[in-house]
Amino acid sequence: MALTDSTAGNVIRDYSIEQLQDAANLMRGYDLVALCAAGSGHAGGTLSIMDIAAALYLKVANHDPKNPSWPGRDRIIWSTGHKAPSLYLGLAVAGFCPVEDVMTLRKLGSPYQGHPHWLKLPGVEVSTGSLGQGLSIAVGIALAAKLDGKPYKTFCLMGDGEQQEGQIWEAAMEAGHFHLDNLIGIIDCNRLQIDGWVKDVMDVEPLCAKYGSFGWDVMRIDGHDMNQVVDALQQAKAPTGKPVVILADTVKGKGVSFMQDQAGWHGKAPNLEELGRALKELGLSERIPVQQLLDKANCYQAEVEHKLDSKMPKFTRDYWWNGAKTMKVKMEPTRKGFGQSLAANGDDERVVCLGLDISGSITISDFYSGKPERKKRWISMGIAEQSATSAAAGLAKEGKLPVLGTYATFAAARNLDQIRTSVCYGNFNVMIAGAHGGVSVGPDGATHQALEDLFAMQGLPNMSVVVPCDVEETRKATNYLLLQHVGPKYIRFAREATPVVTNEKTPFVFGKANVIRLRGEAAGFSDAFETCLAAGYKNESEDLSIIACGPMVPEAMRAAYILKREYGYESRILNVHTLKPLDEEAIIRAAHDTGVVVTAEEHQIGALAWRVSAVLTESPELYGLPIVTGAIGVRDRFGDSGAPWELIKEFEVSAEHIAHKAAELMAFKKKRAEEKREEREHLFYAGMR
Ligand SMILES: Cc1ncc(C[n+]2csc(CCOP(=O)(O)OP(=O)(O)O)c2C)c(N)n1
Repeated sequence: MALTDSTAGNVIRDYSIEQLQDAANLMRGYDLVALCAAGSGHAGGTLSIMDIAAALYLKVANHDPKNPSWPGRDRIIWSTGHKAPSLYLGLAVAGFCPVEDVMTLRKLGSPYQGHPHWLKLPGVEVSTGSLGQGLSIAVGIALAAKLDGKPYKTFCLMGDGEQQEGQIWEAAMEAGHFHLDNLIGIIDCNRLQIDGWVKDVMDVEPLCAKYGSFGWDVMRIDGHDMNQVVDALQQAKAPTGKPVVILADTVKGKGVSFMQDQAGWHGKAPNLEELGRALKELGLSERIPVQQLLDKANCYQAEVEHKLDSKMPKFTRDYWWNGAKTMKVKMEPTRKGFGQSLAANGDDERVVCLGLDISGSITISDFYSGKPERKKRWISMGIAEQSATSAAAGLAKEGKLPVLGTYATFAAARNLDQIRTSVCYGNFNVMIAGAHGGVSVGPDGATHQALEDLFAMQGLPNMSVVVPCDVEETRKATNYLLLQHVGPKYIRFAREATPVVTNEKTPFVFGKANVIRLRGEAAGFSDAFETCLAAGYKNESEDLSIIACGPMVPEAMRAAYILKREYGYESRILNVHTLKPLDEEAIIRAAHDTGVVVTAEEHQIGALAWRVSAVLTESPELYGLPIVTGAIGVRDRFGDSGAPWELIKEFEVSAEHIAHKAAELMAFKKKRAEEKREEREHLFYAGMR
């Protein structure tokens, strides 16, 4: 069967091989238009897997576009979640949704998230994006089918780099052990991953022998020969007592000469000019209505912007970054400070950096770039966060200074037990970099936006946690943690270009907060502020305190500017770059001196807010004092795709939100003071009577 009407039980359409080839080609074209409209995404892998996607969705899988949750359907699991556009186009061309809608890819609120989310789009079976998990989900689904005596098949699409994840092999063992002959794995063997050739990053071959020894039937095919693809998939559906894996040899970037076999096109979208060239090579210039599709995307985007705008707190003027002639700020990606420090300090022979296949983007590659003599201390571990974490503990035990880093969610959550037991329990000198922290990661969406990592890292005994506020502070913090601090340490920084608000002279003392005060208006944003160590700060009886960490520090500074201009309020900003150990003294003094405390974090509310609350409630110096508090941060939600600054607005973690909250608390403080005054007057006159 194939595309089915589940009610009548008949096939709706049976594609011929030629029609499938044509559909795959068209899907490649639509994919590139969607990526171009999104301005980001994964061109290479979506193109390599497209023939397989077309064969599966249009011919081999039993499913019903009119009834996506038909219980009899075959299940298709995209473990290789970053290739979501191929999944979306498979669904669209099969008739589950309009092709034009896919053009909202990676935009805020779109069902076509950067990585698939089954709760947003009918036809998507499960939510993925963290590599290596899909095969285990597929094992669960296949087991359920066996338990219920259901005939449907479960397909699981994976990448070859993804085979480096240990969880894949746990699932492979389970499928073999349980003789899951209703499970079909398909590996898009395009031989490339982010950091280069799979064989160089961490060789996974011989996959044939490996899966065979785990009790699977194995087929190896040309993943671009539609006859072979369809034959293999259909053959794999026949039960043999074993799970089946199809190793599909493909070319990353297939069909577009300048993308083919190029690692640089892994996570990149074509611009308009490149799109034009690509469509020409695919023979689609006349067949795809590019402008109409881009208009659709732009229209959706305009709506997003309008909605966001109407939700923002309003003031007498616009205070957004670099929106006026004064208070201009330079923006630079925070992550660069990490690389700069590794480049500067990497000559220390004890330093070893562990690669997790995202090296350029998080700047850990600066450790060895242009320095071949350091290459032997660059240890590429592949996409294997858990093993790499324990290996780092082993390296530290023998006196090395290991540094590992990846997206914060994979650096601090995927491997949490390894951090807890191998690193922290043993108190080893391992530095973990949680890059791309917070919602500002942008269009990759929820699976790539670490919003919980700081809970876990702070909760671990022996662990130190630093969340620097800009590129310069990231450089200083890395310098300190790498060479001076001994013990488990976690540094978390953002991906996006964020305002540079510190300079070489700004103090940075591990475990000690800085006080930042607005001193007027200036041409350059950071020149309008004065910063000193909190310990040396003399109380200026400010109206309120804003306690912030990471990229929320610049937002807190901008909020202080808004509060001064709009209400005349003076704010004491505390930059608590070190979350653990926390500068409790500075927090107590700020609360004591101002009586109003707003915390700001680009994280689920609590990593900072709850720690500050604990200080406020447990400190005898503050017992009985009327202190009002408010928290800015993500409120118990998963992230979303969208542009970084849109997400800052959507998740209500902008300066405007901080200022709005602070103004509310100030109104409350004033009202209470007024009530107290009236109460005193009342008592006074009652006494006179
Ligand atoms: C657990 C986890 N670690 C890291 C990443 C970041 N990441 C996204 S794609 C990718 C490379 C995947 O390589 P491969 O499976 O070969 O896919 P392809 O090259 O075909 O795109 C990495 C490391 C991730 N999504 N999940």
